[in-house]
Amino acid sequence: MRTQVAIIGAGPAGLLLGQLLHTYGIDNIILEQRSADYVLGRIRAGVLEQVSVDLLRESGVSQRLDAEGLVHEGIELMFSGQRHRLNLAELTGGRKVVVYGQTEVTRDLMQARADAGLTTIYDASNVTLHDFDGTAPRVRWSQNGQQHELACDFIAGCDGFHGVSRASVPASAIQTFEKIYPFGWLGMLADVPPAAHELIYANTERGFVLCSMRSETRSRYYLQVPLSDKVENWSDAAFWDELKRRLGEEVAAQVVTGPSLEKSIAPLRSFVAEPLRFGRLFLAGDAAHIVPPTGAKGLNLAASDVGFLSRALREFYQERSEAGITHYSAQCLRRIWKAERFSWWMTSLLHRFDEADGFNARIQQSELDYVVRSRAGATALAENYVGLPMDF
Ligand code: RFL
Ligand code: PHB
Repeated sequence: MRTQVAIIGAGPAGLLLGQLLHTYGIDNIILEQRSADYVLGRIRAGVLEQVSVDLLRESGVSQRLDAEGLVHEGIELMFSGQRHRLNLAELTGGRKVVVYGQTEVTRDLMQARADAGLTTIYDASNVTLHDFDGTAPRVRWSQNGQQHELACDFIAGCDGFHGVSRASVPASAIQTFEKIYPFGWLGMLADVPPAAHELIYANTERGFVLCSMRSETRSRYYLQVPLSDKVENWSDAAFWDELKRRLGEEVAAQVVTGPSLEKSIAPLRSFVAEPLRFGRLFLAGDAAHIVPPTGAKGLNLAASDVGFLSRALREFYQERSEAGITHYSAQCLRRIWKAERFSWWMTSLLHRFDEADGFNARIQQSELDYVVRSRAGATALAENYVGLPMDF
């Protein structure tokens, strides 16, 4: 078997890359270790920046997003029991975000890929990467007890944090940076109308809360929980009780409860691998970096990485230029570290940390107060939240 670009992983990074390459006339095959249903069953991100929406439009996969996505012009910050609205659009010269779930983005990309007749090999086990330091890389895998091999010009490692691509790079060629936070997010999805029209990020005495949504009838809530906590400890009733307690009377009165469709705990982590290119292997998305979800940047960074990569590969095939490929890593890292900084900052601003003397808690309250009282403070948050331009 032969293709121009072998893509490892059918998450949003791999699927969007495949679609963008297809629109440029570049052949690609995706290898995914799980089934399509498993990939679609994962409940993850919910907020798309304009840059991600534009890339989905460019790849011809925005019909449902344009029809059903909820355009949000603001968010609320809540602390010391008070709500404060940040008018993102007004602070950023009209930029907005779109609330549309990662599950739906994935579903739309899978459908477009099937409609275009492009090959995705699901349930591919023991994927291994070979010879990416030369000009003729290969990928091998097994399926139903049979060995397979794919020859290609390039390999795109879009296989997430635990994937095989980053692990295939010699340790001496890669540097990693990591920060682990002392808490996780317990997420719950339910078919109930959201508590408010916009997302509420709340710093409360009992820990962080995020009130988010997938549609006018589907809500997504998150609670800060200790890392040692287990999802089995949380009945639906316990979740709703704790959520209302943290949010206080006014918002709690707007919370509509109902049975959960999904509950899970995700640890919070910041991680970056450098560089993102090793000969003819490129890393993109969670394979290269992780952000804590507080800034809503994980999925958006995955999209901008593959935006850069698809352009670099188009330059290679259409213009015979290696400039894009050469600059891919540095171009992505400039954006990645901005998003890492913002996500770390939002996490530090909004969560409760155990500490003895309360100094950091006072600094945190003071910073929150600055953000909502100073236009400069609010603008710094807003321009990062809606997403910096690709060429920033
Ligand atoms: P993904 O989505 O992890 O997809 C990688 C794909 O690669 C496959 N794979 C392999 N395939 C072949 N061979 C192997 N050896 C393979 N190893 C893995 C996997 O099965 C999978 O299908 O990475 P991608 O495409 O880079 O997309 C990144 C986003 O998914 C991610 O950044 C966000 O979802 C992060 N994230 C969140 N981001 C937000 O902005 N807001 C959120 O609320 C939010 N919640 C989350 C999240 C990530 C989570 N993880 C990773 C556990 C909640 C969770 C639980
Ligand atoms: C979500 O809806 O899942 C979501 C929204 C905003 C975030 C994180 C998660 O910052």
